Amino acid sequence: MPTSPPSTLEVTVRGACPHDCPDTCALLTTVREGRAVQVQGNPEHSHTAGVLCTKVSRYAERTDHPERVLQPLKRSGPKGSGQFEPISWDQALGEIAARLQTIAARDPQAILPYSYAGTMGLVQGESIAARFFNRLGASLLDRTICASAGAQGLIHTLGDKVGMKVEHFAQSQLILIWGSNSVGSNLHFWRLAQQAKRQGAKLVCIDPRRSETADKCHTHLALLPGTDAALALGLMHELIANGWLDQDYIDRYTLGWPELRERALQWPAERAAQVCGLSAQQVRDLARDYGTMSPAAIRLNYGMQRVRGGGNATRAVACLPALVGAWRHPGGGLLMSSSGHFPVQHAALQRPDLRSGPSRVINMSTIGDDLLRPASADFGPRIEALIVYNSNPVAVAPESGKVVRGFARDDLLTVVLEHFMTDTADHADYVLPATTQLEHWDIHASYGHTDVLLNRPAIAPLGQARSNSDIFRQLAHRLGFDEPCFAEDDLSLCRAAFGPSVDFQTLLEQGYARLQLPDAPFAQGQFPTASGKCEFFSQRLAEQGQDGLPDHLPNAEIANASSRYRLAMISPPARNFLNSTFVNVKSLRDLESEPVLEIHPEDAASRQIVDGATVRVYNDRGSYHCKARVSDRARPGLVVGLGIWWRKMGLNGTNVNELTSQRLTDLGRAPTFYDCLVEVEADGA
Ligand SMILES: Nc1nc2c(c(=O)[nH]1)N[C@H]1C(S)=C(S)[C@@H](COP(=O)(O)OP(=O)(O)OC[C@H]3O[C@@H](n4cnc5c(=O)[nH]c(N)nc54)[C@H](O)[C@@H]3O)O[C@H]1N2
Ligand SMILES: Nc1nc2c(c(=O)[nH]1)N[C@H]1C(S)=C(S)[C@@H](COP(=O)(O)OP(=O)(O)OC[C@H]3O[C@@H](n4cnc5c(=O)[nH]c(N)nc54)[C@H](O)[C@@H]3O)O[C@H]1N2
Ligand code: SF4
Ligand SMILES: [Mo]
Repeated sequence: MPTSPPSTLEVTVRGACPHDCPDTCALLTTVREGRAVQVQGNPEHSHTAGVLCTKVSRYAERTDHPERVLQPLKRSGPKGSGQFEPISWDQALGEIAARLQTIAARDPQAILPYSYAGTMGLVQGESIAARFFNRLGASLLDRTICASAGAQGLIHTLGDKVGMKVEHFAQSQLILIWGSNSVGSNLHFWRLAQQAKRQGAKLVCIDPRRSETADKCHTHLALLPGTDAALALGLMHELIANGWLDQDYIDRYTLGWPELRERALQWPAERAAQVCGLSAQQVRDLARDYGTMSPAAIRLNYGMQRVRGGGNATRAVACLPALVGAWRHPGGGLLMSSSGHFPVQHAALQRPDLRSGPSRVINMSTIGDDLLRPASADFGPRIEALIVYNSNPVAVAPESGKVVRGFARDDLLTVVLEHFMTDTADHADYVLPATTQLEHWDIHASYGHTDVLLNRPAIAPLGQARSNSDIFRQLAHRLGFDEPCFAEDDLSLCRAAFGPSVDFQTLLEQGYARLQLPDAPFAQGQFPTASGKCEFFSQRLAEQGQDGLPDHLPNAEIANASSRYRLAMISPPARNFLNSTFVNVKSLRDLESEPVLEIHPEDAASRQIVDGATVRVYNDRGSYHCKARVSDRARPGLVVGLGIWWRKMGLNGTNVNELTSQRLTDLGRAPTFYDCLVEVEADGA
């Protein structure tokens, strides 16, 4: 007779959500007889409050997925065919090490690591992996694909990636949700905004798309993509014209006010409105709210910095709180990223000192071009080997037609550490099975709150999976790197990650620890800039030959009467995917149904496109087939291609990045995913 297992066999393990999401939730994983059966939010951790998003509630399903890669694989068909045969770890590591050694003997810079934020963990991210590539002397990767334009904008204005404490949004009277679909991508912030709303706060959403968040705010300003700096300058003009300034705060704690004032005076509401595709009244009303309601808070997010002028736009918006003295209040100011508050010991983890000399830097956002580039004096050696971990570049990097051509090169050695056969893994020579967050140790900072989280392994690695750190330790060993730092285990790395200012005992006991930070960090200036002030004018930028003041830089691709492509396309994330992660989890894919393009009824009608029709979206870079969703979520002139589907699950084996360009932003060398013109036609037209 079957008996249920004794309850002692069930344990709960404390962990952290590894995903690239500002919320960094605390997890509780229920393990029964060695199997993870449920992943829940930890109710004791105040930010998580016991709630996870739909995606990560399915993390056990993802971990136990029948298609997990659980043994090393070697390519047995043509590149990209997805044909592989299983091999042993010994053979895989031996062959990879031998090939890397041969390339390194010619020039180690021909080897390139390619990684991003598949896990945000500091151990399974850039610790042993970074040590390995530093010791090898490989090319450095400029990790720009997500946030570096905004990051540079913040750094050149506030001094670092710092801002309000997220919990204080609950006390705000006015919240501008600027370039963020919080309901979909920052759920735990949204909870705080709801709390403020219940206490009478006004919520304003600034987004070209009528997002799920816009639906729930009091006001929605559907500006054109890439016009945020114009809106910010228009607001400044109104603040000046109406005397809604905190002159005392400006005088004491800012730099460059006379210059910024002069620039803002060139932006009357009418001019800003015309550029933004709004009415002058909308600009005036927003300025009145911002100038008269206190405390006023801005939740800025990365959606608005994926355009040519993204860095300047971030700078312009980041100037606003100082103008009205919003930083004086805990519930006022701005938050884009909190990651600069954490004392992460990057050098201890990554050991840049292992590198014997300077190295060239390859920008991950132009991997399409760079894989196709021949050796030259400027570029250095052709890229001969690519080691990919924590990323799916074939799906997520811009202009993917070129990325695919690069990955298809027969003379390129490609090694991919993965959980699944992604579009990128399909192009590998070797696929190495990696552990998931339930199977390894890690430690996490956050970019949306200010707690450190520790992740304990809940279960043993499935199949033959090994953690990233283990795989790089083994490769280091095979290449004869015998420095003691390659023997350091994951728990020691967790301990070293934040140094003594974060109490590791607290982390071991409760799974999270709060950084000790003031409630209103910039109430009396003390910005982490060189001047200690909020820098409206940046001397550093001026010295680099840039404009020292923020300005509106129009998109590189703007439709006019003679354009071949008339629609501006943005491609923000679908709510039930995390970038390209989870696209292969059926229950989540079912919620998104299929790749769609939102198009306004007028734009659809003029192109004879009906709701649900298959359409071809195209420009000079490529074409992408998906289903039309005729909806006023897209304003006229705008289409929205929700991302990021796996190419092989799309209608013609492509995804939205077939259309995006490799052009870079003004600051931070970041991609311009949302600065992209397209045309659309009914498929077969
Ligand atoms: N569910 C889910 N959550 C996620 C992600 C995901 O893929 N899915 N991705 C994660 C990652 S990697 C990141 S970087 C974060 C941040 O994620 P963000 O990049 O901030 O993404 P969203 O919150 O969708 O907000 C982007 C919003 O900006 C709008 N937008 C586009 N162009 C412009 C513009 O020019 N101006 C303005 N004002 N708005 C614009 C889009 O319509 C969209 O609603 O979210 C993380 N969270
Ligand atoms: N068109 C368009 N393109 C975009 C964006 C957009 O808004 N529009 N957003 C951009 C942004 S913001 C970002 S951040 C990038 C995201 O780009 P990526 O960082 O590449 O993110 P994912 O697509 O989620 O791919 C992460 C991969 O890492 C794997 N992974 C997770 N954990 C581990 C681990 O522990 N070990 C190993 N070896 N692998 C692991 C996952 O299985 C997954 O396949 O995409 C960018 N691309
Ligand atoms: S993806 Fe974000 S909201 Fe979802 S569990 Fe992870 S941290 Fe929390
Ligand atoms: Mo991102």
